[in-house]
Amino acid sequence: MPEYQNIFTQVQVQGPPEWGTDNENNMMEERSGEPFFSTLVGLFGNAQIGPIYLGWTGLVSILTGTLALNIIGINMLAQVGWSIPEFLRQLFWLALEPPSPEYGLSIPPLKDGGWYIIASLFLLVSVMTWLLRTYLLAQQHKMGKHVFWGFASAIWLFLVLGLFRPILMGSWSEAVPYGIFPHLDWTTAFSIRYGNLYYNPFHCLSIVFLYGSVLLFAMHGATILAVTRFGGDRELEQIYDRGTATERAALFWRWTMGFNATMEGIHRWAWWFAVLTPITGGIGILLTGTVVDNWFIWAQEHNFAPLYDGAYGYADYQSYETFIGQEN
Ligand code: 07D
Repeated sequence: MPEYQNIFTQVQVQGPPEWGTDNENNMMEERSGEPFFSTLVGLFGNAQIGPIYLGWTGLVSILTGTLALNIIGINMLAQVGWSIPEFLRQLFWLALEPPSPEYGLSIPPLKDGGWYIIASLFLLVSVMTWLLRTYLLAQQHKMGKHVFWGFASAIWLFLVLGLFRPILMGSWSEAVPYGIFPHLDWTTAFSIRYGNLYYNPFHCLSIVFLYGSVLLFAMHGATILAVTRFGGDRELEQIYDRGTATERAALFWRWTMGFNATMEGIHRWAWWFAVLTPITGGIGILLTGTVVDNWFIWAQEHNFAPLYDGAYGYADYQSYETFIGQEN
């Protein structure tokens, strides 16, 4: 008998395509697309593709999202003189930039950021209708709303970056440009402008939860794969009727590090770590430039960044006020 292996291999169950359950009100009859199977896709997830339940939220979301993407793409294409080869060559460097600062929160001419505002409006509608879709679909399936709240936490950061903070700062120019490298340039410029984001404690927290999520996911995935031979991958059964798989997994961690999560609780750990990443991040971005102008000096004032005294070749200063020659 060969040893049961499950690091790379996955059992692919194929039978008649599954259409999913209908609820008693037949509210989900709008499923579209003929289901089919793909062995390749089955390596990564369920081998069955489709059907899809579009609904009005899905339809609006896809339409507005496509419009946003096209407005961004066509603006980029115009910038390279409508040349497809140049568009492809320079794609990673091209941008649709927000309006410049002199426009404040007014609506600028189309070529001066107006297209950016229009694309952002469509993107906003697209993201919000997709959020609503996660709520309505969960409701129709009589599920909890955990995915909805999880996605909402990511949208909180998205809205802080592109809507709430620009409004508080009084200018759409504060928003993030659309483009691969340009949005990365914006990120690093933002960090430098406000005195190094590493000293923003909410950026620190966000990284803790981001890396923490990765660690928890790796630990949980590894643990479950390690006990599937005892039925551990049937997690729900193991929650309400703890079996030898749960016992082994729990003992493994308790003997290794003195503490173990529970079969149910580990999923709460994972969910909270995930949602706290953008929640804390959004707080950090909202404070930047509105409440705190320089995170390095803020850190010096709160005694966790060094106060240079000239020994390292830096100008002598203890705080921003003395640095620029003013008294408090
Ligand atoms: C971005 C928001 C949700 C997105 C949604 C989707 C579309 C569809 C479609 C166009 C991910 C919207 C829809 C996009 C598009 C069409 C049609 C979620 C997002 C709803 N940092 N940093 C974080 C690290 C540095 C900076 C978070 C590490 C430097 C800024 C995270 C390092 C500088 C911001 C994080 C590091 C800097 C961040 C993001 C290391 C300069 C943020 C969390 C090792 C580079 C953001 C508080 C997340 C934030 C953020 C990690 C370094 C700048 C924890 C590991 C010092 C300006 N950084 N960072 O989940 O929240 O994002 O900051 O060096 O704004 Mg950072």
